[in-house]
Amino acid sequence: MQLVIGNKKYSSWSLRPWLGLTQAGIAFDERVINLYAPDSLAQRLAVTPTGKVPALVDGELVIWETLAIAEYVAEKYPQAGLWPADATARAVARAVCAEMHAGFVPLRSTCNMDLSRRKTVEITPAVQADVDRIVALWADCRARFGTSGPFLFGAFSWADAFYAPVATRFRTYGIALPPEAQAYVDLLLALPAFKAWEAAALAEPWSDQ
Ligand SMILES: N[C@@H](CCC(=O)N[C@@H](CS)C(=O)NCC(=O)O)C(=O)O
Repeated sequence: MQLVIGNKKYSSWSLRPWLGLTQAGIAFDERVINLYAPDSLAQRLAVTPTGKVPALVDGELVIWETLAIAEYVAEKYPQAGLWPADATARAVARAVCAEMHAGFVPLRSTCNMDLSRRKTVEITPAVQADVDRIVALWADCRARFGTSGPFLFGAFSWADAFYAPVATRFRTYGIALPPEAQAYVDLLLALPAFKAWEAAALAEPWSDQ
């Protein structure tokens, strides 16, 4: 399998499947397309119909859209346990991933992922509402499903991969969090797989400036 991704500094959608695959120990090749290259869109359109990354290429099959990549990987590698085994937990894990996929527009548009800088922005009521919802969501998953381990559903799952870019945004923009949420951010940002992504991000020659 080849995962086609964007700049590791900036591409939050690319981080999600990369982290899930890497954390699960699933072998894959990666191809990075610089989102700021003059021919970037053409390069991406040569891979996916939307021209967006990530895309997972498995032989003749090209899967775009991160949720679909997550489902494909979970079906192909069930032993990786990327969805919780319990049906109730699995349904909630899918719901929080879908909520991430579809929502949090104020947070995502105000606080873009940037692993190379620390920034300050105005935390508008809409951004704060997103932060509050994420903190509540994490606390609910941890309380209901996370007793067997440190992640949202105990063991690492797609839900953690989907919220990892949010953890970087909270760090980049110095967003104040309750201790439990801060501990979860620290856990995600200390994962060896995330550290490897971050080191590669900081070594990238490209900048959006
Ligand atoms: N809904 C898509 C979103 C993908 C997406 O927006 N990717 C960004 C990079 S993080 C992208 O390709 N941006 C380039 C562009 O929009 O031209 C998914 O879940 O994979």
